[in-house]
Formats: sequence, C-alpha cells, structure tokens
Amino acid sequence: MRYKTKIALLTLLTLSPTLFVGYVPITNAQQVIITLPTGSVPFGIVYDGLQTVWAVSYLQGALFKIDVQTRTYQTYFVRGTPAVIGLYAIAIDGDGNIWTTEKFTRKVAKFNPAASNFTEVSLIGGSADSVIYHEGFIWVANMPYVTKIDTATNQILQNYNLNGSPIWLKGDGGNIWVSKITEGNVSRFDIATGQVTLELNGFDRPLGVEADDNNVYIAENTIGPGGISTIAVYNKQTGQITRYFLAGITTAGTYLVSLDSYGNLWWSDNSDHVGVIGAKNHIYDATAPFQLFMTQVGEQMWFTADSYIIAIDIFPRDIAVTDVKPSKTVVGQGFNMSINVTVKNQGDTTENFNVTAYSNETVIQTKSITLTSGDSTTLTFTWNTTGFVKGSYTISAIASTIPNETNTTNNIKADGIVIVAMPCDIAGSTRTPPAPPDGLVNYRDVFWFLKAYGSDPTKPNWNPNTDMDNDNDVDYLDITILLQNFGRTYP
Ligand SMILES: [Ca+2]
Ligand SMILES: [Ca+2]
Ligand SMILES: [Ca+2]
Repeated sequence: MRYKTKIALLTLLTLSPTLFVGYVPITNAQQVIITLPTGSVPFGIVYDGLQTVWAVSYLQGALFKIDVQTRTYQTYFVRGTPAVIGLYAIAIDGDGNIWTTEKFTRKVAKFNPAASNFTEVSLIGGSADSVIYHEGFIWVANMPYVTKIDTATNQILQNYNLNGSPIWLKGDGGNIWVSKITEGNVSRFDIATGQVTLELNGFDRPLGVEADDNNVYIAENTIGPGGISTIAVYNKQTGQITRYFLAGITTAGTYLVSLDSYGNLWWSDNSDHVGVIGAKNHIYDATAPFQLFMTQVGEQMWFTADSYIIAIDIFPRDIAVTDVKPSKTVVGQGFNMSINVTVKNQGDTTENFNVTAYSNETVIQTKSITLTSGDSTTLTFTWNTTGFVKGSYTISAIASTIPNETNTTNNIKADGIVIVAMPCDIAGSTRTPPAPPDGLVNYRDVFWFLKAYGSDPTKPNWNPNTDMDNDNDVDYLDITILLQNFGRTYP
C-alpha cells in the first residue's frame, strides 16, 4: 500500500518552546590519540567492531586503516597517490569492504581489504554525500538520487529520484531516513517499494540524521532562533517534533548526530565543537578544526578533526580518595584504632571498587564498595596494631583503578602519622600540644587521661589517644587499662 503523509509546516511553527540543553564544560576531556598527515582533513570514520577503525581523508584521497590497540595506521590512496577527490562519508558492507564517497568526483569507491585494492563506481547525481550499508545493500545520497548498489557486483541497481537534495541517510529497519538540506525536509524512504512514505517539513537545513526505536534526530545546519544551534527530534509514535537548543553554541549549525550504545546523543557542528546530550550534557571545544564525523569505539567516541583522531570517554570514569583521617595520633601497641577514609565517585557511572588502608606499606584492611555517580562515603577501617613494632607510621589509602580511568593520581592519599607506643604512654609532657611518648607511663600520661575523662567525640576535652579500648569514650575501662600499665617503662 502506498500512502504519503505531509506534516504541516504549521506543526513545527506552533511548537511550545523546547528543551534548552545547558552544558557542563569539560576541558581536557578530549584527547588527541592519533596524528594523521598534515592537511589530510579526515572526515568519514567507522569502527568495524573488530579492533580496526577506518577513516578517509577529504583532501588527500586516502583511506586510513587504524589499529585500535596500537593506534598505528596504514594508508591506502584511492588513486595510488594523494589526490583531492573529497572523500567524505564511509560505510562497511557485510563482507568487510569499505565504501567511501568521492564528493568532488561524484563517485563511490569500494576498498577490498583482502586484495588491498579499490573499485570506483561513477554516480549520475550531482554530488556524493552520505553512504550507508543497510539491509544487504550500499545506499548513496547523490542529489537528487538515493542510489542502491550491489556490494558483490558493484553495479548500480537503481537510482531513486527524490526530487531535491538528499544529503544524509540513516537506515531504520525497512526504511531509510533521508535529509534534504535545501528543501528543509526529511523523508522516510521505503526500501521495498522505493517510495517516500512520510515527508517531514520545516527543518532548517537538515543534515545529519540518526534514529532509534522511538525517535528520529535531525541536525539542523543553520543557527536557530537566538543564534543557537538546534537538533530536531521527531517522535515516531506521537508525530511531535521538538528541538534541543544547544545553549552556548552561537557560531555555527549542527552537522552530524550519532547515538552511542548507551543512548547518549552525540553531535558535531561547523565550528569545532562536539557535544553529548544524555546522562550528562557536555560540550567540548575542539583543539583542531573540522570535527564533524564520529564513531563509537568501545567506551569512547572517536572524532575526525583537522589532521587528528580525537577520543572522548562516553562516561568519564574517576574515583578519588578525598580524605584519610586516623582517629588517633598515638596508639598503644596491641590496641585498635580507626581510620576513616572518604572516597568519591567523580565519574558519570556507578562504580564498584576496592579501598585499601595502609600503615606504611602494610595493608591494614581492604573494603569493597559501590558508589553511584557523584556520591561519596566514608569507610571506617580498624587497625589492630598487634605485631607492629613501636615507631611512626604513615597512614594512607588507595582506591583500586577502574577500567578506562585516566586520572589515577587522586586514587591515593596519604595523611597523618600515627605513633605506635607502649600502651598508655601517650605523651611526654603536660603542655599543649604534648611532647611525643617518652617511654614512661607516669603522672604526665595520667594528666591527659584525667583531662579527657568522661568525654566522647562531641566534647571539647575529647582526646582519642586516651580512648584505649577504642569505643569512643574515655571512661573507667580506659582508666583500668591505664592502671594496669602505670609505671611501665620502655625500653
Ligand atoms: Ca581517579
Ligand atoms: Ca609518657
Ligand atoms: Ca574507651
């Protein structure tokens, strides 16, 4: 059955003000991970899921085969030597062949990795823009056509005239969504019938298109109302169109949009920004121009830039030890004390990790913890000093490094010196602050016990060093221990 529905322009114009996306700027979140030849201007980029990323050079006619692990690359020139042919978009077919559009020469080139050779197919349209592999075929946007190509024979099977300027394609089940930049519309193209079954109008230079089960996302390539770039969102169920206004971006229009496997919507624009709408909204300023194309590689999005590949972590992962507090400065040998360690999840995703407290290099205790994004908590470790020789110990804590964590310097914190002394030899003087333990349990130590007697951590006279049994008070039990040790000397 054929039908054709027009969504009235009025629908778009009467929309209530839509979502403004505010951003948390993160500098240094992006990393240049691969440097490509100067002037290469890589555009299309795609990950094969098998540790190889393919990217094409717009201005040098090259295909780069990039090893995800080593981040080294091999270069293949479509014409054998550098040539300005405008390699633009990229796709991988079901046999692992790489297809790329030649924007300047109106061709599509197929690279066979096994044979390391190219086959070029001339297009009849006025341009060569998006290329996708969908439902067993290669599809190319070449104004005014959407062209279907057999991946085995490299033959053009059909040119579908969409009467206008198809520029970007997104496969979606039995359909392909087609943006027509000049006409300002997005068409739903039925690949079985070759018909447009839905046409959405009123977009502002629609370029990149992305789709999931519920929505179609359209990058609008001009600046929206108030000089703010926009992404239009068409809800497949309700037919409503809303817009993300990319607040803070006042310079150029949105270019491409791409969902990662977690459902975050990534976008690029014409003036060196990329951003993400999702669990957190971030915008990233480019260190190099022309960040337009992107692909997900594991837990990162990779972007092509001027002569670089840039990576941004999808969920920045970072845990930190923010505080280490020993409960005492002096502890009786063989007695217990507490160490409070505060840890924080500064990343975007829930983390499970271990926290270990140390006295010098000796493990006191390890605890496992789960922390949601932004949360912090304080863990209490108990140090049983039995078997530790008398002397000074540095107390520290280390949080285990989590996968893809780049900031690991904040996973360790050392804070506080604790002296392991003869029990109840907590001081060597009665002045404040007291001198260190002097090897005598005498009237000076009694002075401090009596001063703290009856206290707990809420009281001004609280002195944790006199809490011998480590139960957060100084009472007769602690005095009993004092009496048992009174008069002893060391060595
Ligand atoms: Ca960290
Ligand atoms: Ca003493
Ligand atoms: Ca006590």
